[in-house]
Amino acid sequence: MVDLTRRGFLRDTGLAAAVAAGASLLGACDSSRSATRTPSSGSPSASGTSPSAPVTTSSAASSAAPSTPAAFAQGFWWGAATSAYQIEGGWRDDGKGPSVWDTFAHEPGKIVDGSTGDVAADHYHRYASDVALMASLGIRSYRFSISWPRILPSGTGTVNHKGIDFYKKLLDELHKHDIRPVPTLWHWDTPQTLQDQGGWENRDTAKHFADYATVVAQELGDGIPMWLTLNEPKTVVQVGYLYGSHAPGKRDPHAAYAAMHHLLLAHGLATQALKSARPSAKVGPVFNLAPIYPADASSSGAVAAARLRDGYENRLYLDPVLKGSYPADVVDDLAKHSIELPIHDGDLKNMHVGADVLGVNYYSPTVVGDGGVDVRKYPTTQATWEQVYAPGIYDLLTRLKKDYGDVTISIMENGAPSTIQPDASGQIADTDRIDYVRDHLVQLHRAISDGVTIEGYHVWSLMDNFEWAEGYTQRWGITYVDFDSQARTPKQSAHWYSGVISSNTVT
Ligand code: GCO
Repeated sequence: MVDLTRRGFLRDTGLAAAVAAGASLLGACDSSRSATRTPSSGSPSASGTSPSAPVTTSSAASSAAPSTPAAFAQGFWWGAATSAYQIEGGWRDDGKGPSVWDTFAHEPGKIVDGSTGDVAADHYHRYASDVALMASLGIRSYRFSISWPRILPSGTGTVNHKGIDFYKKLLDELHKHDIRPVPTLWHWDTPQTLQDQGGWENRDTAKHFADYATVVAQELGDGIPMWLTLNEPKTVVQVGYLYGSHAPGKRDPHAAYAAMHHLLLAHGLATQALKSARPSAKVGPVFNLAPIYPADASSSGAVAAARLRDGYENRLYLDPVLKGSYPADVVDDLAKHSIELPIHDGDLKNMHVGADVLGVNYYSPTVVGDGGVDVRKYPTTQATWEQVYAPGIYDLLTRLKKDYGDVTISIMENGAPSTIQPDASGQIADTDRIDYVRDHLVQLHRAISDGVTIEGYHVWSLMDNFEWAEGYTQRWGITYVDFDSQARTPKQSAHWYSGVISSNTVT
């Protein structure tokens, strides 16, 4: 069984070039739509032998035994992450406009359990107690997202002050508890009105995004030390525009790469807008990145396929922002499929804004065989796209330093779903998640020891939430949410994480 409904779909199609090749990609899509309902086949703990060396890292000894206990520097930002559509609910409250996810989730057949984010974890009404919960766990940094259509119901134009007020109140609570707010401006919930005008295929959306950035920076900016622009543009390009199982539900490679270019342009323009409104704030993007390993290092076909896949998965997003250019091998490969990026004069300069902080989401490595065939080498979690290989985060982080220089990195997401349910006493013993997070933190510490600058770690997620096309069937939170009563119960992983934070050490 393969999982084509999430970010791993390209791996599973086994078609490296399928990123661009609409026909083959679309042909491969229908085969396994139901795969997300397949339960986990393995426990989410790191195991297995070290794979072949990842592309572009020369000598990362990914299997080296990490030294424990791992003590982190004082001031390390221990955090947790969420996003607006996944937790807020209140989908039409107080003047909020519709987003593409409101539209998509309401279409029959799009979400595996038929659910929506209309109510989600009802955070819109429970933000104060949610912040208090975070404080009780000792969390120091909270990454959340701002809903663009809550601030600008039509995406542009009139500001909805009730939407602004919600985030002001949230920020007040965070400040009261001395938790650092780290807002993301776009976690996929593009205003539907802008989608109706072409969404990210339309260049104007990048400009509207920068205007939205200015509004929130002016209205909310006091006391926000760090801003994140886009979350995982790659997932939207791939899953939203190529495969179509996320909003906006397109299956069109030409649209996908136009959207990609405009997303990166939006990042550049919004960064400039934020910096002009709030010169001392740190600004960066959030990219989901992965080390790409050839399944067999002695196979030249596998090595070449892994290199190209690395272009599509990593360099396509990193290079414009950090180097001011698109990777030539990917541009050439796209051209083979008659896809040309809609680059205008000055675009690459506008995208080349660097990153005060590079937000990295890491969940899983990618292992590629000859001809681009994806190889599942490690156990997966309930999310069958997620192969568990903790040294992958070490390989990724050391590679970033090697290829992109000494950028300050913050891990903005890392985690795993767990199917462990409350026991008779109501406790949730999600030891599988503890194993996952611990093993990744040990490898993170190893990367820091080897000279990578990493300022913080945000576990995904603070609480169970609406997991996109998987609805409420996957629980990624360190806090259990009873979606009937909306009661919150910290899981064993939350208590464990709280201990990590208070001791600043992973044992
Ligand atoms: C993403 C997001 C999160 C997910 C998480 C688990 O990458 O999809 O940033 O919203 O919920 O990654 O899949």
